[in-house]
Amino acid sequence: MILLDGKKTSADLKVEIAESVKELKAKGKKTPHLAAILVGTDGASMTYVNAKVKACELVGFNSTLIDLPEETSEETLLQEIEKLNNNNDIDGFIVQLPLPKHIDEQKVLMAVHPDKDVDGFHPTNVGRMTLDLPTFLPATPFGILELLERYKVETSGQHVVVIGRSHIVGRPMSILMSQKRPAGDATVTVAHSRTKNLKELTLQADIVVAALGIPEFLTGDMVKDGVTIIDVGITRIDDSSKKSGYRLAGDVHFESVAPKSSFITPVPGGVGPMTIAMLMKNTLLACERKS
Ligand code: L34
Repeated sequence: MILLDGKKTSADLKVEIAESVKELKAKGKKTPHLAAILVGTDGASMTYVNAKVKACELVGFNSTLIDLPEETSEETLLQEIEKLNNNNDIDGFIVQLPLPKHIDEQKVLMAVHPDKDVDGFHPTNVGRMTLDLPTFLPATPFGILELLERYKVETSGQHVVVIGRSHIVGRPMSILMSQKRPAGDATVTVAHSRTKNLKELTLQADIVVAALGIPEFLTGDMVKDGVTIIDVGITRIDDSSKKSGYRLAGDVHFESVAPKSSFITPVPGGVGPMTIAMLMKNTLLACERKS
């Protein structure tokens, strides 16, 4: 069993990105600048956005955090987005999800200019991804591809079962891994809450991507020996024995699945840190594209 170490790999990536930033600066080019909009005070979202700002500092980017109250109107949020679209110093920006219920997420994502959409969520960029055209790949799937590639996990011709069909992970992951590309060329099955006989499918999988958001859902009896496991889930579970008051659980029951795996991502320290590193990568790309 080999751990796919997202913490270490993301640290390596950030060193590489910092090198590129130094080169840009030495050539007198612009410093990459990422902005993030956070609406409300959801604990997990605050943690993730703060980690993104910290990563910017580490790689030498400028960053701007726009912190808006929970009760912000959709109109105000759209105005903030328009300001960022028109601000030449901002190379890319994200609107952290989930948004409060009174705001139409689709409308918001469509307001982000595709050239600054470093999350890759705009329909134009989703379309470009689907058609194998150059674009910003959504950070979590992009991070998983990078992890599989760096650890030389064979994907060509392999059967991948993706559990979950969300717009940010399951759906793009299934498209990307079926494409002709590094960490691609796989045969992909997309499973979800209405799938019948899920266990029959996962037992056939060479690679399982668990992205359904149910803690410890995938258990050892559901996978074959030698499987590769990508655990995208990250749920906070109350735990009074912890200083924070919670522990983090993935969608995979690590204890029973790990002994059967050839490769497996831990939670924390797997897919999460990779998401942040790939957002940095996309921001660098956005900045380089402009010049
Ligand atoms: N717009 N919204 C937008 N873009 C994204 O790419 C995200 N995502 C997801 C939620 N909403 C988003 C993230 O940033 C999930 N996500 C994310 C980012 C980082 C981490 C987890 C999820 C992460 O760093 N996880 C750490 C543990 C952090 C903790 O202590 O809670 C890990 O080791 O897994």
